Amino acid sequence: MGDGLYQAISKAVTEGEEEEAIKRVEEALKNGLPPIEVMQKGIVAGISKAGELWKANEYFLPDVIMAADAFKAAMAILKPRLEGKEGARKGKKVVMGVVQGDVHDLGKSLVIAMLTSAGFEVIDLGIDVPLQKFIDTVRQQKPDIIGLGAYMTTTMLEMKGIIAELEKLGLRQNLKVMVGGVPTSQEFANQVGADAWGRDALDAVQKALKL
Ligand code: B12
Repeated sequence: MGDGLYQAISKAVTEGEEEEAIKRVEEALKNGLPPIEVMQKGIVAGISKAGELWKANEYFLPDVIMAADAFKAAMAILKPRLEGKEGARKGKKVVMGVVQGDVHDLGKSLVIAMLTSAGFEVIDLGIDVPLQKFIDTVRQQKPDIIGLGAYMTTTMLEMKGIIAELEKLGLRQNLKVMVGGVPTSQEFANQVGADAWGRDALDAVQKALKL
């Protein structure tokens, strides 16, 4: 039963069918399917498929925007079920943001949902965040971890500048830096001087717990 529902959720997200996506997520939760599986096998699978279709020139930008909207609508239903389960890391603060020039926000939102569910306090700076905003927030909020997201090869190098600036200003001693997003990798994280790289939202939580 689970697999059929996951497929239905995935298809609804890919096709940008918001209402259908919401209905199916509600059904899955009512049937007791694990929220994390609903997220990975349904919602994330659906947007990934939309990405593939885009790459294959079968989807155009408006199709991807519709899929992204369905993704957000489905996540909104799921989010309360992911949050606040453990509370094991209460008091650990994470600042998350997408670097300047980049407006992709789905990946970051997933990571935030998962970190929150693992008990981290997360401050969301949003998308297209200028370097100075990261610096100011680190100064004011004194987080334990800063998470940077970049989803394009054209914006990923912003991370290098942010980390260098944190070093320069002496803000790096008690701060761990985590990076993620499609074009990034462990190798890239090493290159820019980050402490960790997250492949996906689950990995991000594992790495954050380690840090
Ligand atoms: C959806 C999407 C859009 C949507 C975004 C909607 C939204 N609200 O976010 C829209 C349609 C608006 C869009 C616009 C554009 N996009 Co776009 N988009 C995508 C697409 C299909 C999926 C991205 C996504 O949301 N994935 C789902 C999420 C859940 O996965 P994720 O982002 O990988 O995140 C996971 C991990 O990376 C990790 N993670 C993410 N963040 C972080 C952060 C930390 C700290 C950690 C530890 C982990 C972590 O965990 C997440 C969850 O598992 C990708 C294709 C792809 N393969 O990614 C292209 C893609 C990223 N886009 C691309 C492009 C080119 C664009 C545009 C320039 C197109 C245009 N011509 O206008 C614009 C750019 C606008 C801008 N300035 O940012 C290219 C980038 C190519 C490149 N240069 O690298 C891609 C790769 C598509 C392609 N193959 O060409 N896009």
